[in-house]
Amino acid sequence: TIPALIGMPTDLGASRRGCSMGPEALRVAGIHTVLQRLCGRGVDMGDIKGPKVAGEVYSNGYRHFDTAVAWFRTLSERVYETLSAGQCPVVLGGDHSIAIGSVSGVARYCRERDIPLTILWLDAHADFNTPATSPSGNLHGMPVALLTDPDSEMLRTMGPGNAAVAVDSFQLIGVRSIDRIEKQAVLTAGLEIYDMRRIDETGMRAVMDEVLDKVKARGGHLHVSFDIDFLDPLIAPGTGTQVKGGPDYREAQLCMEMIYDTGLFGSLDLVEINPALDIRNQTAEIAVEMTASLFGEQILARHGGSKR
Ligand code: DIR
Ligand code: MN
Ligand code: MN
Ligand code: MN
Repeated sequence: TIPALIGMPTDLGASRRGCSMGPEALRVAGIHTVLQRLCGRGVDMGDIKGPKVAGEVYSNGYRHFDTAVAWFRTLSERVYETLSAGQCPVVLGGDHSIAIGSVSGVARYCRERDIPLTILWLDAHADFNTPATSPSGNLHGMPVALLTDPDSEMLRTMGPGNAAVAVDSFQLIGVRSIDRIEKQAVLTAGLEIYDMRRIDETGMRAVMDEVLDKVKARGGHLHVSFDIDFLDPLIAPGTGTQVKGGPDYREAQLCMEMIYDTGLFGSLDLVEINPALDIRNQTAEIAVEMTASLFGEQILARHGGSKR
């Protein structure tokens, strides 16, 4: 597959500004060169353009609703076109709300071709708030809820082709912070969450075996939505909502390598990297190292049965 970089320089959904600089930080950290080396080729489609965040604009109960719709509609279309051209979209965020656009585009591609879809959501948070439950009002805490809501006003306003995704398409990994009302909603919806306790008790290897066995049984397309706050803040400090006690470097690398081994990985979001909060770009650099493993970099020989 040919990876195609798509920049989404916006922080419209975050509480702290700055992850709009994420795409450039990832380019400076060498994402393009690394992917070209691993895949033989690679294209940088540049940055998507959208409205700047202007003050506190509420509509339909969301902050920056109209701004969000404009950005996400364009991204959904771009991701859909990229997959249709046989390329692997690598979306450079931006805050995590942009996954509403990317996952929506991936889902449309899969729906039209009857391809089963799984979304691995790597995150310290469950991202299952709604405007009614969110303590912050920030869209980056809502993408899983908005993407799975059959009456989602956001998806409807983004236009035709953007439809809800089944809750059981999502597998959340690394979660260690859920808001009180959000927790109720997660349990009611039956969202599948492999929280940090689960990883502590059985280890990353067993958790990923279990998740990926389900993915392989279903087959089809695997989208990875990688919120950099999944990683322990000791190794990835450049992000706006750090939560202690995340996977360490080795655990995270194993997670990435096992995903690659399925041979089903086909699209990626890299989100919540905030250079304004970082130390000498180390968070973008670690994101590039993780991405390398997702695209097949191994220490020695390949273990898996990947077709790539
Ligand atoms: C919190 C933080 N649950 C919220 N969410 C974050 O604002 O809804 N998600 N940071 O990545
Ligand atoms: Mn997130
Ligand atoms: Mn998060
Ligand atoms: Mn590596």
